[in-house]
Amino acid sequence: MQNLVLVKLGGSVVTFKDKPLTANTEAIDRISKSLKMLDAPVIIVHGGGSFGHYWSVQYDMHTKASRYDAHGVSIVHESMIALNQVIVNSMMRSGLNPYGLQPSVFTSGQRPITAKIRQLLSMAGSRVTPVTFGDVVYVDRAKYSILSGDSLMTILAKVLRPSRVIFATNVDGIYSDLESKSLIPRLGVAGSRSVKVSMNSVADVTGGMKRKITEAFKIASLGMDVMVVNGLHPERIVAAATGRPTVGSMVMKRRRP
Ligand code: IP8
Repeated sequence: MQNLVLVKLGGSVVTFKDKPLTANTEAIDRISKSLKMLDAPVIIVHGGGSFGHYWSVQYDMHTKASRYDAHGVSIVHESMIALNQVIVNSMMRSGLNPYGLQPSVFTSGQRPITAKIRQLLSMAGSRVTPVTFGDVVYVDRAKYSILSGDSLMTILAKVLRPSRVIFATNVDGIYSDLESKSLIPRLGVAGSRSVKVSMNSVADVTGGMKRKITEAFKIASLGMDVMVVNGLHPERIVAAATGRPTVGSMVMKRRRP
């Protein structure tokens, strides 16, 4: 299928990261309205922000598989379903047909279930929008791990090879210099070492912007351009999804020699 758009809505966009369990409903509603303008199959992934990350920190849960506190597993997962509901309901109000689904539907631990991932593409092609999210997932032998929405982007991109891959964050893109906030409009896969990343001030168990950039470079290495834009300006998501120039950073795909 042509023109698949894969969008990650960062936790810093869909929640207030410094206010526990608080969704940024205004930002979500504006994004939903903007997504309604797209005439292409779309798959959405969203992050945990002040929902999943808040509880993951309380229960000391990380991306490393371990026997975490059982109540922690339950409450992190529930909080992500609650945030997913907020986003799905907003999208429905905008006239979209979202279909919320936890990542364990199409992954086993951190590994993809290819046939199930292909089904997401068929759904997107029938005007239903799959909306999945970073989550706590069962690995094996009573071990669980936090699976980041950014990692899900790579898992999905590898199988579905979308035409557009977009990471929406709360900053304008990738900065070369954190003081002057000088934006890098385009960078190649080889440029990853020149990027300086700030540590998030609020605890982020999956690595915040650093993880995002790592996954963006992985996807570009697989041969897909990746745009990093500011999701608080949702018109930039629409522009990136339709291939129009906009404020943001493009990690350019690695071209085969
Ligand atoms: O915010 C992590 O997803 P991310 C979700 O995309 C949880 O890294 C449960 C913390």
